[in-house]
Amino acid sequence: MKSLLWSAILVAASIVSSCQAPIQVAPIEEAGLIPLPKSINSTGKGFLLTADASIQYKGAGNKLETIANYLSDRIAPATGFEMPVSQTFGNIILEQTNGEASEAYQLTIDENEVKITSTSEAGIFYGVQTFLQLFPTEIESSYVESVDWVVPTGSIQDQPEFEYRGSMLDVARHFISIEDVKHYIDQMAKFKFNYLHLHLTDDQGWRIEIKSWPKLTEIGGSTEVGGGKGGFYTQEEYKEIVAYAADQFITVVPEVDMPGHTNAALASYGELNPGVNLPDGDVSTMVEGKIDFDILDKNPVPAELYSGIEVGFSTLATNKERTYQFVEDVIREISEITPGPYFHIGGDESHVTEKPDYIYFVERVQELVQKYGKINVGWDEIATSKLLPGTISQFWAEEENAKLTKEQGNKILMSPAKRTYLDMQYDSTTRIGLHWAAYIELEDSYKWDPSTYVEGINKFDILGVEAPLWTETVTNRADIEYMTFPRLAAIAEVAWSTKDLRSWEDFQRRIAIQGKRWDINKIGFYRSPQVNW
Ligand code: TNX
Repeated sequence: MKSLLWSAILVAASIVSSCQAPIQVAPIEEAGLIPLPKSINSTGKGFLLTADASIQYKGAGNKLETIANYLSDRIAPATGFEMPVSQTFGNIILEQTNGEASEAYQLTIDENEVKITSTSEAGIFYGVQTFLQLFPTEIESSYVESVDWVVPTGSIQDQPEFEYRGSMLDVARHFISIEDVKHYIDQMAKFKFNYLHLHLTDDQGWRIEIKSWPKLTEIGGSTEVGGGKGGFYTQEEYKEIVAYAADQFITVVPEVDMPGHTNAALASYGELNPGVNLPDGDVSTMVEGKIDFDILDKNPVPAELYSGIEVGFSTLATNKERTYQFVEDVIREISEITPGPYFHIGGDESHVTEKPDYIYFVERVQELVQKYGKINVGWDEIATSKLLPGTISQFWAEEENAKLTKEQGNKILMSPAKRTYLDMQYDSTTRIGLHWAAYIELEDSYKWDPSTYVEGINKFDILGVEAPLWTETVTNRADIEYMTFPRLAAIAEVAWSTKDLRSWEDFQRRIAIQGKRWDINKIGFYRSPQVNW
């Protein structure tokens, strides 16, 4: 009798609890995911994250704990929940499964449990980013918000369209501090970018310590566009950036731009300059009243430091062995502290290098990069040389060069200036930026397809997509954010999501939700009039 009574009470209690209003949440499709996943199956309910939530990670990878902690850290400030991370229990499960490593991931959410699986740690990290975007936007807050932390239930299968999804920071025209680079990495990771290209050297500055050529940074790092004090990364600092990026599954691609765009190096070491370079009235190389060209050729006068924004006036001496010693030392030292596969040799706009000299230089330097175990990347002009198998050419301007790349059997990284250049102004009123390639509104950066952009170049020829931020007019974090966002999010979707699924109208809606997140993060993005923010 007693037990009967008890069961009657229990039944009554469960009716009460199941009568509670179901958790209200909009379906996954309305959450504002960027980049758009490959497939979504909504099941119309909600998973409520509560203070007793915890994260379990399973699998072989040694970065799984880092990912679990990343998720916990991203959720803690706004919710106030300190989610424990362990290998033994949790209702949020990150599981690396066996099989050939792929960036694909699955995210499954029911009312009780969240599960992210992938054969790679990177895939799990991408699943975590998707999961975070399903929360109410207040999840970005740095203080506790009183919000029901509900995410919509369902499942997502996702996989990127292109294996290389990058952005470039030009730290040469204006030096960018380590803190600002890290902040940029944090933002890139949220959109599943996986390569950060650092343009480390240019006419206006040399930004990476080279121990065997110390004057590169002492002299070459001492200024920037506009004549500011410039700066550089020590090798230790560079390693710190590389490691910070790696924790968010972003690989650093270092660039040393050569043989043009080298004035900072030429100002540091006279011997790298071609031929005679004699300032007015200099008599140091006069022998019996005549200029001694032998002395000059061996040791010409260094160039002056440069802080303007013209391009194409400088060149390394391509005919001197000393130049190749220099280049080899630089490639060796940087390769030793770069775990990623790529080394970018620049090669753009070498307008004062004779064409045969340019070709000779690029072909020799490619071999040096390969000698130190790296894959060459260069701006599209390098395709006028004989490329080594595997060398990547980065298309920015000349379609002809993209075709030459393909003809040689090499792959292309797509950075069309008219679509991906983050330093281009949005319109004629944009307070900073250039417009030599185009004005690029948000719609322009979204509505294009890498696989059909250049006639004859298709998906199979393309390694991926990269959006470069050149910094002639960009001087601080606010400038970086203003030129980068929202366009970088558009490029993320171009690089990640299948063309057939993408829609500008749907992106306009989703980017407005992203805008709320940027507002909470105090990211000063450009409020494009094309979006109802
Ligand atoms: C062209 S793109 C350059 C850069 C400039 C940029 C400015 C490329 C390979 N070279 O040196 O910074 O335009 O938009």
